[in-house]
Amino acid sequence: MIELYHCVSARSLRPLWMLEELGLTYRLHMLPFPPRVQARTFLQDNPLGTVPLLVDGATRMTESAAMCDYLVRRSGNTTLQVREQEADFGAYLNWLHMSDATLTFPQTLVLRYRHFEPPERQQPQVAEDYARWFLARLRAVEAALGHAPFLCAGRFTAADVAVGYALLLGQHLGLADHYPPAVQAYWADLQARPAYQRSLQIQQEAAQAQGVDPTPAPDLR
Ligand SMILES: N[C@@H](CCC(=O)N[C@@H](CS)C(=O)NCC(=O)O)C(=O)O
Repeated sequence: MIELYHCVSARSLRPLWMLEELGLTYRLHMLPFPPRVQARTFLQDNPLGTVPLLVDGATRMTESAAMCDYLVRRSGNTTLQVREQEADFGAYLNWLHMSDATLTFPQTLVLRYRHFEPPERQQPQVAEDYARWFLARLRAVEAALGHAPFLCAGRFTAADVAVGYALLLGQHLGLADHYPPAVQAYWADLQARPAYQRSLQIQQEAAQAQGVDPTPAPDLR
């Protein structure tokens, strides 16, 4: 049984959405955010204190984009991954890595220095600069979508799940109105996917059932 440790609408939504796209069976463990502070015992499972944590037998993973690729390869599904033999294999890996390193990380500085830190430690200039930085990096997404409906291989893949989460986070930060036109249309298409909608529903229901605050982590103040 795959075990996924998750906070509502945190990066752990990536593997949750992926599990739903693949129709795999899993157990979802909801945690209050940030678990490092609110669920100290979780540090025994993941010393980083971060979500997601994915446990699959002896395999333990803490990187959300890597989990998307892991799950699709383990499932044997051949359309949601891009295989080594395909021309877009490199592009696929690039998008997976870009989704967190380039498109999500700068947003965490906005979250931290605009919202999570106490007022005396907030840094409006840092938040403003990294919001702009993120929006500027969307140029790469906009360019890729100029000639295809999805990021690579001409079809929806795990790379779209991974990048889709960065767009969700930007929406929580109030940045979605600034997305360029093709990104806006793409993001609307991703949100219409049944598996995406199920993942939002499932996390809400699981939070209620497990006694965890259902507020999306990026909206906590
Ligand atoms: N690169 C990792 C980052 C994991 C991460 O930082 N997760 C955040 C939630 S989005 C977290 O758990 N933050 C709580 C903390 O840092 O204490 C990934 O993509 O999974």
